[in-house]
Amino acid sequence: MHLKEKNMTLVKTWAEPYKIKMVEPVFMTTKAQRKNAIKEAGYNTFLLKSADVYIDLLTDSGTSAMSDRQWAGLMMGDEAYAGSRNYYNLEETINKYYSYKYVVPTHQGRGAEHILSQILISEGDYVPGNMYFTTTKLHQELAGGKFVDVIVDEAHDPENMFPFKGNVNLERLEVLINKVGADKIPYVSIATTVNMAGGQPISLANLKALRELTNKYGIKIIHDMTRVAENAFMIQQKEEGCKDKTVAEIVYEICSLTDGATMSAKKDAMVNIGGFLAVNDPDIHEKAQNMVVVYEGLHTYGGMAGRDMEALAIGITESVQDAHIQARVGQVHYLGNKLQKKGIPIVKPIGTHGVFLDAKKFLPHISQDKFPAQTLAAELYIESGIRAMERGIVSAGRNKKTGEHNHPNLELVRLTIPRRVYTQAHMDVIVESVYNVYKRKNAIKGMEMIYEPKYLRFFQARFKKLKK
Ligand code: P70
Repeated sequence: MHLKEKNMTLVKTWAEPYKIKMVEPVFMTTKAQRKNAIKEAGYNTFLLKSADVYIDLLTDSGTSAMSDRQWAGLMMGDEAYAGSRNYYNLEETINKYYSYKYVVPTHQGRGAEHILSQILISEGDYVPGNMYFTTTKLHQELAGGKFVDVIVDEAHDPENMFPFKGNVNLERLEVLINKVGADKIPYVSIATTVNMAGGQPISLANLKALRELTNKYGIKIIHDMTRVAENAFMIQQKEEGCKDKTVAEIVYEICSLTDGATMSAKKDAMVNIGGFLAVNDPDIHEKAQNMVVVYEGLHTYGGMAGRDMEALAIGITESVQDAHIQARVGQVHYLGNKLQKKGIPIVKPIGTHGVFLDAKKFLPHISQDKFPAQTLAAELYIESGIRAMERGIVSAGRNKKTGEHNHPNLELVRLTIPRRVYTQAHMDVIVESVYNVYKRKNAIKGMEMIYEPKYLRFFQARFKKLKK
């Protein structure tokens, strides 16, 4: 694809399109306290207490700062059990910005994934997608499906500068369709952006070509739209012919190319809890309405309070504003560029919701079976109280048949940036802290897993430091 070097918002000076009205203090701990805290947590950053964390980069999920409008929205909550006005406002907002016709609210993204997977997937089906996501894949499997990765090869290489590493390899998808038959593929699962690849976008051109291909075989596209505005921004910045479109226009276009979506509203839409599934097909909608009352709540609130639906509707409108998304991604790129200047190995190109450290290159002396990314996340916490997240062999789980660890190519530590929460000075502290760990990397040893839960093991697994 031809790339234009133009209007490079990503490298220009940017400023936040807001000012700060309320602050929450953060506290620094001593190194001795942190060593103790991470040991108690089994060297798993998910098991740390937030009070022991200085800068929290575990996730961008549910951790964003709401705007004054969103907080005002909370006061407009209509907590009626049935038919809350906030539900209708949310539905209208989703129609307007995301194009989807029918909406079923859920408590968060995985609630929507559960319902949609159960409705659409039958035992023995295949679900191709642009790289796995942990919860999405698990729900596909629990419904009887098998996830098949059809992302482009570039996505598995942290050094490859291809700007749209979220793209689908259409030839590989067509081979799969011809091999198993279109009737065994209920839908193609497309994430905007691709979290596990480092927050990498899919291009509009690839999505359009995918739509043509799936139309040919009568296969649906289900959209994991968790970070769709961030994906749209990257399209605006990097894709030929898109620079004059607004982020809102691109978001609408992306959604229009798909048949339905699951959303974790805790990311792009900047609420602390919430999600939904949205579809255009009235039959799927009816089935989802039947299921949501079993697993979440009545179809007009699903898993959410009225006030939360109101804050979400407002968050959606804010999330597609160009000034917002430019500052949001600009901050991530500010951090990534500074780390790169220090020679720290990161996933390139820099994604949208965080900077991903390449643990294989950072700690080349630690083999993947000794959990280099898990180790690096623990060391970064000990260094400075910064909490990051492992995205490597622990996250990838085990092969269902052989019981062996899956060995993903990408062994990463994610420095995830919450929206509108931290300042540029925080970013500078992060760079300094990562660099301090980098300087002493040769003395760092790997780890051993001493407790492994059955599902989504990365959340609760425990580790022990190896002596050598
Ligand atoms: C994260 C969070 C959630 C998520 C996502 C995409 C692309 C669906 C979901 C599920 C939280 C998380 C979840 C599993 C492992 C680690 C962290 N991602 N699709 O931090 O949404 O959490 O609302 O159920 O990124 O990346 P939800």
